[in-house]
Amino acid sequence: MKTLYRFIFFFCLSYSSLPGYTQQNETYFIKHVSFPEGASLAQKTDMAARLIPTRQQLEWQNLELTAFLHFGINTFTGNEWGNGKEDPNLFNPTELNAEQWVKNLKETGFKMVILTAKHHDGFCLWPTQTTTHSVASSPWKKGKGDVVKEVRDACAKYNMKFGFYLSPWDRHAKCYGTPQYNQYFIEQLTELLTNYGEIHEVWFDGANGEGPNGKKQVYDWETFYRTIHSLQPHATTAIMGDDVRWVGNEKGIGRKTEWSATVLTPGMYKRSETNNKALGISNTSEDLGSRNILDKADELFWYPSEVDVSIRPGWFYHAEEDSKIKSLKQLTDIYFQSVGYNSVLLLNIPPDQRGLIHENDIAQLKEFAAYREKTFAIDFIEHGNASWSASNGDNRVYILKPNSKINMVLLQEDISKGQRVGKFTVEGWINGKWCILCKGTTIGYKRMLRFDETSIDKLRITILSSRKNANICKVAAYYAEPIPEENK
Ligand code: FUL
Repeated sequence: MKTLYRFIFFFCLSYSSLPGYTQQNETYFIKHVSFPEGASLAQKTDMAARLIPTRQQLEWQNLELTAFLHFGINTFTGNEWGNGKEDPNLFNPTELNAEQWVKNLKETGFKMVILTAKHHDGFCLWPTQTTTHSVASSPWKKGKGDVVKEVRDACAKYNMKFGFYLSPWDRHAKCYGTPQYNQYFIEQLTELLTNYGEIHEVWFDGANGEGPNGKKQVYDWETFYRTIHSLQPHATTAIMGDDVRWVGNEKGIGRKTEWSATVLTPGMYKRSETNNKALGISNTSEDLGSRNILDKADELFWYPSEVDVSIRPGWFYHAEEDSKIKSLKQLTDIYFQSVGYNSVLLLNIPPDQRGLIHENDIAQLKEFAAYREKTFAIDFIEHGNASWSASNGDNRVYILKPNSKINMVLLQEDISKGQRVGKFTVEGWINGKWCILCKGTTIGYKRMLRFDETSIDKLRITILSSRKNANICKVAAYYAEPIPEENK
């Protein structure tokens, strides 16, 4: 049965021109849907409610916490962006230990690491055949080292997913700005996708500056993505790719209203500029999925958001930032405004010049993990995991355990059946009547809401607006210890 389902799933996936597939009398569209010409808003909303993620996107969303590792020549120069003229001799970590990175990240709740295999400076962390501007020309391990391999092996050991960031913008490559650069980039990509086992995510950022010859590169995205899909068909493709969307800022703040079914056309498609311009939107727009914007759109993507932010002010390690690591309060707020806002958090923890994650970052990660563990240890709702198919206006009462004191609720939709809820309320039974504790718009994969603490014995959730019936799969209530402003 499972095999049959998989077959149907991938059949529909590879033939996206098909209308979708039917399950329990409902036809779903996987990852993308084009609206028929002249479709009414009601038709569009109905189709939007039946747009669902691919299996990879679903697995990715479940990760919730992922880690970025910015490490490279900048770690040794103090820069955030290198100019491509750096001497590889500068790259010389004295105690590089990728297991220390991955073990600490694993122990503090991260499910995947994404390493900067090449940043804008063009310096490669693996001994590539494409250029001498790499670890092979450095004194580290007498030029015999391979950071990508060490991180990949550590991930295998600690059962952590692994992805890489490969900057399309390359300030070192002489051929940048010419068609040859596309070939150069594909060769780098091919090496990374063939020599390191399974790759779970490929992250291409959108920064695109001038090359050494002063020219701008016209990227061959189509071939880049064809290469990824043929060599690592299960890898998710982020930012310029069409599986994972950049949330639009690097501050760690998601949207309170976050639709994973969005009208934003991913950057890898030739039509993205025209489409997005016609709708007047970009990654930073506030509204990427409301009925208002659906009304103007011709197509829709399942393109969920990722919140990327660094634990320090910079993306790369700088000793002078050892005392500027984000506090528990900041990290917790980021968590509630990313994972709690229907996004995945990609938190950057940059290894230092020794090639280790600094003690201060580790201490902070541990504090952050302990806080989450304590918060989520007790779910005060008795039967919050029972699935609930709610129509507009439906409500459900949840009984809390005796003597419950709560200040946070967590709601989840079963997004394998689409994202549907657009408005809801959470009420508590206080002094013989229902009182609003908080209100929200979208739920999606996960929505967490904090409010003033209250001691109650029942909660009522009302779905005020939903695109078709809502598939609520979890309602939970917790107590998240308030953190004083000045924690550190
Ligand atoms: C940006 C880059 O320019 C930054 O250096 C960093 O890598 C960030 C994650 O993406 O586009």
